[in-house]
Amino acid sequence: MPTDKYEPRPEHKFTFGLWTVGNRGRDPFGDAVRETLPPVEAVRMLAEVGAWGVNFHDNDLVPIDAPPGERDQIVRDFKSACEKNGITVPMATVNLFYDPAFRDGAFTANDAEVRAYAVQKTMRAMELGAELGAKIFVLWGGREGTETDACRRPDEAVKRLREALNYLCEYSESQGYGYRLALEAKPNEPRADIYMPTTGAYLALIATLDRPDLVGVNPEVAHEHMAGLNMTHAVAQAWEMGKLFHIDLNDQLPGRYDQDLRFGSANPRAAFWLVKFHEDVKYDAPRHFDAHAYRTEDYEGVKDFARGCMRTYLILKEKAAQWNADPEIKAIMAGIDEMNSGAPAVGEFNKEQSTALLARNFDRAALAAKKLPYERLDQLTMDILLGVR
Ligand code: GLT
Ligand code: MN
Ligand code: MN
Repeated sequence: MPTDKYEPRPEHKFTFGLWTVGNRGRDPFGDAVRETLPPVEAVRMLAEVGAWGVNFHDNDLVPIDAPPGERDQIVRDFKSACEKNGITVPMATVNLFYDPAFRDGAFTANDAEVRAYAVQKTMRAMELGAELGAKIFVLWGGREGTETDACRRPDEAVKRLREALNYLCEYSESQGYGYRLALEAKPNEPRADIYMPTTGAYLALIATLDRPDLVGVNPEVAHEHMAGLNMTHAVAQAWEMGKLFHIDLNDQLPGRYDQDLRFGSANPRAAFWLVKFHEDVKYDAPRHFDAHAYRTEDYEGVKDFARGCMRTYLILKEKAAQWNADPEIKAIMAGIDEMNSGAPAVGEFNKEQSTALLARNFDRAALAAKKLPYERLDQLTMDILLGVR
């Protein structure tokens, strides 16, 4: 039994990408500050800090120009490192943003040959992920956007994206991979504008696909916050639609470039509601940290970063349980429930019922006078979060 109650356990399904712990601290103004972390070393490190799983892009593991023999050797070594260290591979993804071939987009590029290459690269990445046991395939279209809308009609981009997704769903099924595709939105960066800017945009696109059952979303805290949105609301809508296939946990200050900060480190209050939602609904998919350590850190600091992501999640999970059990909070929530406990607001529509609703008299003054003690409720939340309750 772990002695530390905030120690990560396999049932928490905490995962990191090779690109997260392997991030070398490069930014647009400065070069790498950490040596390359070989994938096998990353797996060892993740086991050491107590993570459950590792995810990767095709080229995080296999260099884009590796000949087939080298690829197979890399896969064998990685697989045995995962087995030896008890690390799972629940998710794989494809890099459709780094190579200059994708400078005008991948699935949405104007060049049909680029679009075909993007689909081929994804098919190969699917195979790679399947070999290592992945059942979730994330697609982040970082280059699917524009600096100038002169380059193509945006509705054409939507059509191209749909065509690629339909193709890939069929391919995945025909290969028996059993993948669930998780689409990840971001409003901008690296493009000035990305076509699918929010999780809500992807949820709308999914409904228009040939196999909507196979496709869901991978919301990321930083990406929703960059758009000034409420991450928990995006996640809740996806959850309610049965589309929350995966999650990218990190943090982000408003009005900044995509920071990918340690989970909960910028806005612990927003992180609290997000964790509480996951725990309340009993979310059971991987909890992936798509973040990286500060540029100041060496690899010991990267371990501190990774441990910190998981620890903050577990602290907030405990706070969520405390919130749910708090007698004063429960009493306020019971009062709120009370307002909702009588007859349904409108019920099923029928002619008779709608006539009755039209004729009903509402006491607006009485409605406006009902108590909604949200200030007190929020301060109780703050007291819990700040550790004085
Ligand atoms: C990249 C991006 C992330 C995506 C990764 C998956 S790659 O690091 O910033 O948000 O989840 O492609
Ligand atoms: Mn990000
Ligand atoms: Mn992400």
